[in-house]
Amino acid sequence: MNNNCIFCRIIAGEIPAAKLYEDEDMIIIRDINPMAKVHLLLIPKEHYADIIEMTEAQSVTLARCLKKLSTLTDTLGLAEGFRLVSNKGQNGRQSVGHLHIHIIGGEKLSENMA
Ligand code: DGP
Repeated sequence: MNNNCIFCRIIAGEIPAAKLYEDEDMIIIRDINPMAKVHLLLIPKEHYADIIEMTEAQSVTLARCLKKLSTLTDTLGLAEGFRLVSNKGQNGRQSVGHLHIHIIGGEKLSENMA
């Protein structure tokens, strides 16, 4: 855990968040600033900044998280489809330095990815 990391503090229960799912690998919460009807964040519990820092073992855990997500889409309101985004660095406009994947859906999304 990194005490300066807002997502580590949410995972530890120190900061409240709308947690929709939790297991030993990850939490899924509602984004505080939603950009679509459904805007969730899949956050691995281990602290690392992004896929560049990610170890092989962490990549295996992340794959397990994504596979689990595939079983949760109906209950999360994503049955009609969704978009996964992970911002990295300044150009990607990453604002929280703990790897997370935005899960965006609940409506027809814009074609514009940028
Ligand atoms: P990014 O810019 O890709 O690093 O995304 C960070 C996201 O995290 C951003 O969409 C807003 C969200 N966020 C930041 N702080 C909090 C918080 O305290 N609670 C929740 N639920 N979301 C947060």
